[in-house]
Order: sequence, then structure tokens, then C-alpha cells
Amino acid sequence: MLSGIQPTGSGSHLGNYLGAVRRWVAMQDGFDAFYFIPDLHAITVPQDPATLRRRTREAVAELLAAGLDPERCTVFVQSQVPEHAQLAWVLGCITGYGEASRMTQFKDKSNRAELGPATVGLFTYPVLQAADILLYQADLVPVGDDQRQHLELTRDLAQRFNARSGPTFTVPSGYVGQAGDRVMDLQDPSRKMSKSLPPAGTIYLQDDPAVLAKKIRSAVTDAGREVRADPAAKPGITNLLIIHAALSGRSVADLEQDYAGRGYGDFKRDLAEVVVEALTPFQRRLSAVLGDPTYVDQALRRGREKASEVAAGTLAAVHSAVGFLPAT
Ligand code: ATP
Ligand code: LTN
Repeated sequence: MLSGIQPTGSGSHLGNYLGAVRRWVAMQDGFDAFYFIPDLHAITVPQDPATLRRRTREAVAELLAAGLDPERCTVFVQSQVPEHAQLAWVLGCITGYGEASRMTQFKDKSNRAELGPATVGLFTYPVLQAADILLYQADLVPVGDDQRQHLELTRDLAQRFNARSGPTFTVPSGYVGQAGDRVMDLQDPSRKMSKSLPPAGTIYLQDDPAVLAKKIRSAVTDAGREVRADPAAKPGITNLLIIHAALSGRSVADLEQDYAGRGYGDFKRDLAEVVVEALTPFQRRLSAVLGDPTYVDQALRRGREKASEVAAGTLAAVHSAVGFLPAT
């Protein structure tokens, strides 16, 4: 299995954790697991070089602090394995222009003024993502619900390549969802929580307790004062209930019962406590990992070696299937 998380924004947020990283930690033992930082994807929107470098290290440290163990899984940085970009070129040549134009993430990001004018890199982003997945012959790709369409494209490209050039790629199985898959922005519950939206609506894993409490206190709630899940009429409070349930392990129904007759204020105060309690141990481990640069370096060196070996094998098979003349 394989998955990735971008080194952008101010670190990972609760959506990344509940929709992706938490599952990765649980899956590192049952699978031959590859986790990587897609820095090639990150530059599809403008990045400051020094910040990107720092954030890439920090993103790796966050994964290790969240519980990934370099002895039990492969952690690496995308740009250190050049086969990703090489395979993306080949896959781009079997991707329809119309097919790529239908990707909703492109449509969304290309319309956001703060990200600058849309680039060809942003347009071909999903093709690079398909290359990431197919290089490692991944069966499973645990991602949040927002990535479902990119996974479908990956399956289509794998099938198309195999049909035209002979069996080369494993077709990854469809994405399997679960609660907590789509955490919404606290200020605008119609949008998913995202590294590229303003920080007030985003719970960062590195936020300190006072900031966390403030963000939750000022989360947009809905008309009325009943703590009840109703995605259509009460998207704000529904999102907060889902976050609570995902972190506390209680069911939404149980929480609704508990808060019956009490207002939003009580619920938000308790939720802030639940979030702080969940994040404090993570933050402690993160400072320890960041304080030990050789641990991160060693993890990345091993990860790159292991990833390169698999990637080189797949790319050689692809080049042969396409008809490229081998170097002598
Ligand atoms: P951006 O919004 O700037 O593209 P992002 O916050 O979506 O960034 P990514 O690095 O692109 O972060 O995503 C990493 C993983 O986190 C992916 O598997 C993605 O599906 C998941 N994820 C991202 N946002 C959410 C969310 N709000 N709820 C659940 N899962 C999420
Ligand atoms: N687009 C993904 C990040 C990503 C990814 C991948 C995830 C890039 N390549 C390959 C899984 C597999 C996102 O989460 N926004």
C-alpha cells in the first residue's frame, strides 16, 4: 500500500490526521507500506524554497511522531526518487485532455485567486499522482474522500496501459471510506479542512492548547442551539460532532444524548478538551523527533533506498513495454 501527504501549509491538520495518517499508522504492520512526502506535487502552487525544505523535514517528523516506524514501513521524499516524474511523462501520454479537465481539485484550485494563475503542473497533478501509486504496484491507497476521483483516474490509466502495452501495473483497489474521512473547515463547513484555507478554520496538529480552544470556540455553528447531527441543516455542529466522535471513540448518537438540553457552549468547551488531550502526546513526540535530526535522516536514507529499488524495477518494465531503446 502507498499514500502521501503534502509538505505545504503550517503542518498537518486534523483532517489529514483523521482522514489519512491515523489509518496509515494502523496499516504499517499488515502491509508492505510506503508513505511519502509529495514535494513535486507541492510546487504545483508557488512555494518559498527555504520554507519548502523546512516543511518537508517537518512533514516527515510529523509522520514519525504520529507513530510511523521506519523499521516497519518505508518513508521517503518524492523528489529523491526521480522515477515518479519519469513515469508521469509516460502516463501523461495516455491521458485524455478532457479526462484531465474533469478533475475537481484542478477546477477548485485553478479558481483560487490567492494561488496565482493556474499552471500546466496543476493540470497534470493527478497524472503524477497516478505515477506515484503505479510505480509501487500498490493494491491499496488509503486517502481521504477528496482524493477519490484521482484514484479512479489512476485505475483507468493502469487498465488502459495494461490493455495497450501488456500487463505491467497492479490496478489499485477502490478507496474504502470511514467516519472522519472528510473533516470540514471550522469557519466554512461547506469546504473540507485544508492546508490552503485561512488558519482560523483549520485545526493544526501543532497548534497550542490556547489556540485550539479559541478556534473551536469560534467555529461557525448553526441556527438553533441543539447539539444534533444534521448534515444539511446543521453542517457546522455536525462536523464538530464527527470530530469529537473520531477522537473520543464515542458514537455521535451517544454524544447527542449527552448534550440534549445543553447548548453549543458546553459542547465546544468539552470538545476543546478532547482535542487538546489527543494532540498533546503527539506534540511532545514531535519535539523529540525534531530534536534528533539523525533519526529523520536515517529514516529518509533507508526509505529512499527501498523506494528506489521498487521504482526502478517498474520504470524499466514500462520503458520496455513502451518500446524505448535500453541503454547499453
Ligand atoms: P490542500 O488542501 O492544500 O490540497 P490538504 O490539506 O488536502 O492540502 P494533502 O497533503 O493534500 O492535504 O492531503 C493528505 C491526506 O489528507 C490525503 O489523504 C487527504 O485525502 C487527507 N485529507 C486532506 N484534507 C482532509 C479533510 N479535510 N478530511 C479528511 N481527510 C483529509
Ligand atoms: N494528492 C494527494 C497527495 C498525493 C497522494 C499521492 C496520495 C500525491 N500523490 C499518491 C496518495 C497516493 C493529496 O492527498 N492531496
